[in-house]
Amino acid sequence: MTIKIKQIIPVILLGVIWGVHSCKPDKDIYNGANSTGNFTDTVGPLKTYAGFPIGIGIDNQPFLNDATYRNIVSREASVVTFGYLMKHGAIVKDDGTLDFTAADQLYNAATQAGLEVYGHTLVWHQNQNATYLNTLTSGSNDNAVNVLANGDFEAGSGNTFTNWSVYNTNGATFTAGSGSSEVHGGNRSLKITNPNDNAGGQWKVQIASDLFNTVQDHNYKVTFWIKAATAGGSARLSTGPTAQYQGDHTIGTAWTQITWTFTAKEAQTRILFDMGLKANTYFIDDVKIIDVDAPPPVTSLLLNGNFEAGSGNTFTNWSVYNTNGATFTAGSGSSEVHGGNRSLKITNPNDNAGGQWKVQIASDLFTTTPNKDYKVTFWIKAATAGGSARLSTGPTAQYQGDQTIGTAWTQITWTFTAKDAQTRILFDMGLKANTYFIDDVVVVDASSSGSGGGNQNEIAKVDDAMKTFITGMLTHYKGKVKAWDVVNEPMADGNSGLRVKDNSSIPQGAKDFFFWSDYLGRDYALKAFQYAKAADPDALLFINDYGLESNQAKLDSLIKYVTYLKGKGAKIDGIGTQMHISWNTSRAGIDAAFQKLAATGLKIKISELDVKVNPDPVKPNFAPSPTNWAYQAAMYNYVVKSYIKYIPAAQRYGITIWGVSDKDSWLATNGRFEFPLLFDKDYNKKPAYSGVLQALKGQ
Ligand SMILES: [Ca+2]
Ligand SMILES: [Ca+2]
Repeated sequence: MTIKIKQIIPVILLGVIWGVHSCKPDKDIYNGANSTGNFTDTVGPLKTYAGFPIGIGIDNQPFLNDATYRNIVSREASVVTFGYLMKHGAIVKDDGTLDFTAADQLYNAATQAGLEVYGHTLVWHQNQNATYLNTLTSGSNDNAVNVLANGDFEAGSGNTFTNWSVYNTNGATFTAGSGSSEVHGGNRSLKITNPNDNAGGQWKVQIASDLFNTVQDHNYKVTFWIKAATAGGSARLSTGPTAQYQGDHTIGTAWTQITWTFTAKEAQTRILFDMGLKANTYFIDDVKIIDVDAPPPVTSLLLNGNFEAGSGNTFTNWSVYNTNGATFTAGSGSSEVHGGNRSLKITNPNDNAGGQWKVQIASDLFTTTPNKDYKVTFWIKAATAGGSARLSTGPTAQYQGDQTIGTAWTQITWTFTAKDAQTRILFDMGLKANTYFIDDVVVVDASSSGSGGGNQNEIAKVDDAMKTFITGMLTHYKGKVKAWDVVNEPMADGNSGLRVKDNSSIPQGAKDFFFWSDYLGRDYALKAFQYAKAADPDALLFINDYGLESNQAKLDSLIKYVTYLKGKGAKIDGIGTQMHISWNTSRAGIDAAFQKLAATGLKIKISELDVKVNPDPVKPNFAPSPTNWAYQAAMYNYVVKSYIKYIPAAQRYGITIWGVSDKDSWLATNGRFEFPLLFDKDYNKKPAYSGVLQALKGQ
């Protein structure tokens, strides 16, 4: 049973698919437009009549031990997909090493039976050795950067709040909460006194944040604390300029933290509190917004690169080496500081041709590995145009070229190769007289994907673990496995875009979940495809997901993501659509999905087809009637015909049925009464078999 529990598909899918079922009695359900058809032709095998590969998903125990099961697979199909044995959890041991023993055994048995093996699946968020992966990380992303300014409402005075604008009052007042009963953190909160109920008029009492920078299509998680003076309050968040709305939240009298995740539509976004629905007095505090698709913040190797530590004209971890009449002081105020409250301000009164070093400040030594590349980034501007700056290293001196510095904040990057086990960086500012402001200096391992911010060490380890697994798999099966699901289920359900831990549900007690995107960001899939291509340039590489026939937003997100990845150079040869569907799944949705997938020009594979018949998954002792079988057969028939109709022949990479008999299905475990496959528990061909066969025969 272990294999069954681990096999094949996310548990959360059950709720998604079954959620669309009607709960009416059986008799009434079949009043729809579905045709029962006449599915009686059993003269196969399927692969003989298909102009494309027919596949079956298999599990190792029945394939190795049950000759009837094995013979059906080899008779009907030309290719198999392993339910579990090629997944990360099956291959990777707790110490991170790869063990191919079980996968090889099944591979050999399959090829001896004349079957090809499709590789499944390299980068997923489930069925992984998360025990190993979690040893690489601290498991949290608490360092994520808050992109919202003054979310704690501390800045401002009286009834004004820096970075916030009242849009609509409708008789309400916006004032500062104070005192321990009104404030969640610090000394001030946002207090909104709304005297009126406004049915449908949430927007009538509204305060908006300033615009903040967002990355289009990234998910942003907003959290805030709120309470009301009396029970029965209501609050809602929304976004601008493109309006997106959180549902109404009932607000009680105890401080409660509310979370909302939205997908950014623009390069700059604001949030708004829509407080008009219910008359009440509200207190809001500690609003935070984080980019959940961004790699966690990287920890700089350099200490005090933001120049916040120190006082007056001293900077902790920095030493002035040469002045030559220049002064080193703390910049302050928004015009002189890039981040926080202090910057490094260098006022150099003299030009010194060839004398960059004459005005010089050095960092403390930090640990480096000789011959490894390190990337320095910093922000700089000058009081007047025509400034010049240069970085250098010590103890072994290496020099960046002179950088012309203008009056706008600019980020400058320099990569150097370490020569020593400990290195310092120096700012050489002597070339041109000017006043310079320097802030937010970061030094990271240049191989880190982090754009600035977690734990650069963790990111590198997770990246390395992905590379090791993909490279190991494709190298071991080079020339044997010709196509792979490289990335599985990258999209979240609903319309949230990229899947991350924050927008995914994890069953209680599940120990095999790990979200690569939480560490490697939106480009985690890019890395996966790059590693796969490097390890086996001849392999066909697929991206695979589910629910595409029933969720247009998810389908569109996936196609957009594929376009994005290809634009960044990923070799993606095909898209797999799992198609765990039901007898009454929308046929229009199926057609639409195939049409959109075909338009990508990529190979399209139905990767895990099965068709549920039980209209009520929690109903015990459900026994399918001939009518149930007929509707199931009709749906199988429709899917195959739609695939042939809408996917051009050159793009058809085939159809894989997700199992052999109803007793083996992943859907028939854990006490569920489901019968989704082509063969019954005694391996007799069902009408569903004829439904597929007749579609292949054009009937
Ligand atoms: Ca506060
Ligand atoms: Ca600073």
